[in-house]
Amino acid sequence: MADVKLNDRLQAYGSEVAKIVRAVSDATDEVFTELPHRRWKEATKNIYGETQEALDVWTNQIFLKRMQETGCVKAYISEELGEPWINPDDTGGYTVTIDPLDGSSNIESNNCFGTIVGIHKEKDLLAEGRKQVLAFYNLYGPITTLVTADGKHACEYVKHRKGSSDYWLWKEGLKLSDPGKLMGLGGSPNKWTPAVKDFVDYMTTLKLKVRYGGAFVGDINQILFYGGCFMYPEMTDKPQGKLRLVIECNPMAYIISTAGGYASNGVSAILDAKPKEYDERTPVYIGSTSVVRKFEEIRAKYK
Ligand code: AFP
Repeated sequence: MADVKLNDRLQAYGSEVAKIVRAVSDATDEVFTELPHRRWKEATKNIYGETQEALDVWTNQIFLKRMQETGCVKAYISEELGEPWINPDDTGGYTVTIDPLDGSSNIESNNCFGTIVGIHKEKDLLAEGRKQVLAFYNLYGPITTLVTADGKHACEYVKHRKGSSDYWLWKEGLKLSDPGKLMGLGGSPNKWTPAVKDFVDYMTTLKLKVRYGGAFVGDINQILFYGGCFMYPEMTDKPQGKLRLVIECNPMAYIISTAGGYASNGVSAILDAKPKEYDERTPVYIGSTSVVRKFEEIRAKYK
């Protein structure tokens, strides 16, 4: 792979989008250095009523400040804020959606987690996911990586190669294999609907292996590299599932779709769903197109 740095590639998206990505990527070392220390739970809860990890709150403050400093952000929609931050100067051409620390329940168990970001420039802050201009995620695993997608190319960058603190391009033109090798099965099996149970039986006939890591960012990364399907499905007690449409599913659907895969809410493409609320949830089935489409077919028989 040629020696290409993330910052070299970002220039293609214009200086404003480049600054927005760097507001996260340049903070990676600061976040990574904090990980061993900030491992307690706060007394506060997020908009979903979930107890906030100290790292959730801290990373959100870091990223919000850096996004404000770019001067390019008109709105910042975060899992950790009740309402979006709206730029009082009414400047900045872009809306940023962000899960500052996705997988915070993995902090205690020292499993992977990361940051998920979507960028769009629509007037409507609740624009459909297909209207994003760029989506990316940071993954804190054994190594630190960053995956970007612009609708045409999905690329992976690795930090700290060659002894430098830069992100270096490692893979470009990422494409999902189909049907792939893995199935990531979210939620409690005793709460899966009959359609979901039939879908798992179907994926079993494809000889897909179960892999589930408890952080969307890590589970998507596995599907990106090995193919298959991740789901956090509709459940008998939670027909909308658990994951958030705007800040988790839209960026990941954009990335997986750029890599030739597909993301569905069980009926149609997640990227075409019109968000009504910042905090709305959606069932998500995401990965190799033929596998995800099969769930839509199975589910249609139950309706
Ligand atoms: P946390 O950030 O609260 O750990 O939630 C992570 C997440 O939103 C998503 O990243 C995972 O896929 C999913 O929830 C894990 O949910 P379970 O803990 O129910 O498996």
